[in-house]
Amino acid sequence: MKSFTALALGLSTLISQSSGHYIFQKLTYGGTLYPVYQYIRPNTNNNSPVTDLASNDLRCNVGGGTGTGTKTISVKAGDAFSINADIAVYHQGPVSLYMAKVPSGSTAAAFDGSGKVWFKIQDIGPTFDASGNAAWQLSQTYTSKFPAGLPSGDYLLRTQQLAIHNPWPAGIPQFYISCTQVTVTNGGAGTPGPLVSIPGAFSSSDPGYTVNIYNNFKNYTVPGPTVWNGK
Ligand SMILES: *[C@@H]1O[C@H](CO)[C@@H](O)[C@H](O)[C@H]1NC(C)=O
Ligand SMILES: [Cu+2]
Repeated sequence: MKSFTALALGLSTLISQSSGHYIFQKLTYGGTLYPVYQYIRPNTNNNSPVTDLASNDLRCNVGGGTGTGTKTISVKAGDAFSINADIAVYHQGPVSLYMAKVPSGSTAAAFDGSGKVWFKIQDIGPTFDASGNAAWQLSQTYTSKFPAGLPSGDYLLRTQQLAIHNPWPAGIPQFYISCTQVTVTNGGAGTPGPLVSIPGAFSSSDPGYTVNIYNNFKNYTVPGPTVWNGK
């Protein structure tokens, strides 16, 4: 009976962990909260994270390689938007927003995010109080804006939360990802960058990937490229 109880406990832990994660699945733009997966590509791994740093699934999650069944929303450079998850993010770690310009001749729905095309528009890392205690912004909704300098055209907007609650190397950081399809209008004349490839932008030697947040955690560098100034 003892082993049965242990097995049952183990199973229920597994089930509650795998049913509990958050999925970024709704866009708010222009004051409207749009339905689940109207403009965000659905994923097929339920609420499981991507953990393989070499996988193409790091771009737009498992099942999000293209978005032929997903609509593309027209937005204006400089406007605000929010990305909403089904439940609030609860594993500690940073949130980053990336965009990729769709190559000419393709569309946001057809583009697979390959190539050195990704740039970062925002990082939401921890804050440290006077005694050095970290606070993470764990929310159900993250608000940002399309940079005013973004040239017009089709883009993928990629939301990423990197969960680092199980410190490396005993644990593996987890990527929770979704891609939104947008057509930017009223664009600017900026040059987004630095540009990176995904996979490729993250390494198992990044301090923001390997750090133990429970041990002498005093500063944090969000993985990936520096944030584009947006101009
Ligand atoms: C904290 O800062 C030090 C010194 O700049 C740096 O070497 C280290 O990688 C940083 N740690 C993290 C987790 O970003
Ligand atoms: Cu978890």
